[in-house]
Amino acid sequence: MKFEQFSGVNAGYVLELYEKFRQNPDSVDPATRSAFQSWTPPADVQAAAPAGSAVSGIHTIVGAANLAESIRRYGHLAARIDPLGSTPPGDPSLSPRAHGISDDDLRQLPASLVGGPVAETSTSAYDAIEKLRRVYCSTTGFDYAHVFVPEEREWLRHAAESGRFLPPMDSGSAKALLDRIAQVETFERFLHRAFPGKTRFSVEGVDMLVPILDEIICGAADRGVRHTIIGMAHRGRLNVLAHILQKPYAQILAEFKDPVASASRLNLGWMGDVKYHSGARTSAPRGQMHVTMPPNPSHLEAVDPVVVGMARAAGTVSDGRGAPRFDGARTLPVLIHGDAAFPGQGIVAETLNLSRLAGYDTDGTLHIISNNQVGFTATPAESYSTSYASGLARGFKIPIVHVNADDPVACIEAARLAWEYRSRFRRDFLIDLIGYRRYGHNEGDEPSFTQPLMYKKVASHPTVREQFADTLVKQGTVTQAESDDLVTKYHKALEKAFESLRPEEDLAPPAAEDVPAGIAGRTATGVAFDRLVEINDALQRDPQGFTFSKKLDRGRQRRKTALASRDERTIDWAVAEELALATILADGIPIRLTGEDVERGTFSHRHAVYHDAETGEHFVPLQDFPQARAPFEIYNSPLTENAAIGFEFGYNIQEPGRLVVWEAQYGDFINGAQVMLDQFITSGRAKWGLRPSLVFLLPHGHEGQGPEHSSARPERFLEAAANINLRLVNCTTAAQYFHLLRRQAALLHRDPLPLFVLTPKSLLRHQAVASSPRELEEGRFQSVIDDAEARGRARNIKRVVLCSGKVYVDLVASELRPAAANVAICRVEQLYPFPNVALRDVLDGYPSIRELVWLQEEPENMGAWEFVRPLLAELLGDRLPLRYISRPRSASPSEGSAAWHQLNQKAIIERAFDLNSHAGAPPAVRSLDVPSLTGSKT
Ligand SMILES: Cc1ncc(C[n+]2csc(CCOP(=O)(O)OP(=O)(O)O)c2C)c(N)n1
Repeated sequence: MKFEQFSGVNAGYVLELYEKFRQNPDSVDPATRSAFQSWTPPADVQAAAPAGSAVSGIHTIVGAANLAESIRRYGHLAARIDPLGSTPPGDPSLSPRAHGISDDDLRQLPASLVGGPVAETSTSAYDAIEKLRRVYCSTTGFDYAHVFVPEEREWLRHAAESGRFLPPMDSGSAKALLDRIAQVETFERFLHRAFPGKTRFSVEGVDMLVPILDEIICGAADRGVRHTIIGMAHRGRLNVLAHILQKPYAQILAEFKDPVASASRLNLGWMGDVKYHSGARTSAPRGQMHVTMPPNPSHLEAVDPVVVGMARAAGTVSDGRGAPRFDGARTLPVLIHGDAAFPGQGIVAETLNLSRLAGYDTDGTLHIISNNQVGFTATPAESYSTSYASGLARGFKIPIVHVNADDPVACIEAARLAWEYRSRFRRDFLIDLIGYRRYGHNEGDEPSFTQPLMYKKVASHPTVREQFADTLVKQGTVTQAESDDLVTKYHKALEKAFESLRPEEDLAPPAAEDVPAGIAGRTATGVAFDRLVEINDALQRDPQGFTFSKKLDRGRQRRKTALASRDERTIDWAVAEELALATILADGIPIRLTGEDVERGTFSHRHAVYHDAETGEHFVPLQDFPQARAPFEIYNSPLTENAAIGFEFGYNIQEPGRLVVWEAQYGDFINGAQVMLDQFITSGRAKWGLRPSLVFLLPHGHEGQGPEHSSARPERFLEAAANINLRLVNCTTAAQYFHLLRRQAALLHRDPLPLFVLTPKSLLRHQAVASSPRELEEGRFQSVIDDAEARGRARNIKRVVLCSGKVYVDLVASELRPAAANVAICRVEQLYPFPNVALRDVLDGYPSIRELVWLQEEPENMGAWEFVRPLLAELLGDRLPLRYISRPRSASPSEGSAAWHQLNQKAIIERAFDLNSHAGAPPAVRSLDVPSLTGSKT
């Protein structure tokens, strides 16, 4: 046993135990006894314990060791991390008295009791403790005691105490740092004067953010990282864009001038966004390194999972078949948080929770809290229940360094430590950069209304540049004139850009690409029958030595024989999906499929991952068939919608050539990600020129399961639909689903759009939605499906009922249908883009039609009705009345009881076939309300 192995509390504990053993060997357990029988404490420790008074000697030794440990654990509480000079809270355990010892006792004790690098250069425990205080209670607060992995904790301790990440402050490095700080500050001051009162969310007060990013990016570039992806909100964004992303000053200044966008930029629904939300990518690499910052909505922290997803995609090597490899050494995600937003926004916790999960981890994300000690007007006491803004990170065992933003050297040390830790342990790290906010929340805001005392201090507080320049001048590293010249240099550069500004030309919105019309409709998606058979055989083979669950026998047998005949309707939803995915992989397009429980499928229909009944081992047929030319990844996601969808969105925009599919457990749960939908997915193209193509599978349909499992709320997607920004489909056959997925994959490069699919639940195995192999071979996706049965008697048809999705099956399965010879039932399979041409063609085929009815099972104020109503009215003109059938208006999507559901569903179906129910109705939109049990019609 080596005493040197122990430090702090551990050392104290060993000595205490040893003393116990010395007094009575039987008082310790046998293993300890035998260890102590062949051990004597080190000579310096023995010497420290006064002879004959072992108990009090040990007491002093234990006290010293415990004091050292307390400083390591709680020293950050006494650190001077606030540039505005507030008194740190401190902790009683940081004083020798709390451990029953005095400074004099410490002077008598050897430095080895304190342990670590400080002991090596100290003459006594007192000396070592003082050094320890300088490490832990200075302008940096090392906060890592919550890290559970001993090796990591030990590394962090050594890193902090050895000071090996302190930057060399030779004259060259010090001048370079001052130069950079001058550049950061001058940029803000210039904007302040050139555009007084204009919002820019100045970085001033946490200026060191930029040199910290420099240090991290350089460290990463040296270690071969190829891509840094930065996510951040408004504060300091312009500065980071200018100095880290190298966005030209001219472009930034042009945005301040805000010229009206020219007509050429207005296609594709281009609307643009405010300057402090836009993103950028370095046009040329810094060395081998590219830096990207995705655009960001105002919604704080919403970009976090997006950045992490982008990094995951960038690091995922997608060649060959099987499962793709992830190589985190290529990419580095950096998230810059606000001190109010980090603890307040739940998406942060959701994102941190992804950090160690298979399929989601990035080999470490670096976090920086840009902590200006105020959130708009809110104080820390109003913003978080934790001791620090960073408290949440502790639960995820993320090491934290709180650092005073007025100490450039400490800030650079924190950055170097963060990068090294991430690189070595491939885990997240957090820098809590504590500064202040020079102005109000924005530059037109008056901060002293709410923070009068703080802003009195800020008004007379010298900037970090002024302080650092002062230090260097005093040291003789630079002269005052040299320091002033730096400011002049950068001011001139900005002035030059400003004077030669041509705002119209300098503004650079993303180039809008025109998509030739009709590409989607022309995309061929059929697959030859023989090819399907060959692929299905490969997928359904029984791998050697793998034991399938007996309960899967029937289902697997069905899949094996699904292509036995070309014309039998043997393809159910799951088979159609598997064949679609397999043929997409065979076409060389990688696929990522995630969502809660997707591997098996919520409704136990997918079984994309089999578990060996004997060994629990996994078998993924889509990763293991010879025709595949691209990898397939599938992960059960953690129980989140918001971060999960943000992540997939990021993955998708980073690697647009891969098919990314996310499935909701039930469609309605997607509303937990409303911010992602509204802020990124449906508006991302209009605001930022992004082209997402993510697929959402949303189980939808009224089946009597209650209000929460019935509706994916299609009305919300339709409300957001404009300028061809998405596709919304509610298809009714397995073949349609097959073609839809294949079409989406084929359009990834040519016409990418997010695709929302309302998918079935009980119908997954229903014969009514099954298709024949011939339909996979010969068909293609149809946005409208005519009533094949009614076609033969088209002249008799008086009413055409239009519907979408599962209610179609209820209609055609109704016993009333055979008698209703003058009713045709047509399906609108794609709700957006609205297929008005296809629909007109269908309606033209019914020459005797008297009325068009839109039928939906959703309440009148939900579903597609409000969206299709003007479109159908326009289609019909004055020719025909337009009517609708639905559940009555309701605040809740559906009934809470299965019996009640059936009653209402039945009434809807009856109305569809009852031509007399509204005889004499005026030729206008008219409500055909289904009677409700509440009796209310409004
Ligand atoms: C989700 C969300 N809620 C509210 C706001 C409005 N808002 C904008 S900035 C801000 C304060 C943010 O404080 P902090 O996170 O400390 O960042 P700082 O602005 O101080 O850098 C608030 C509440 C927002 N942008 N996003």
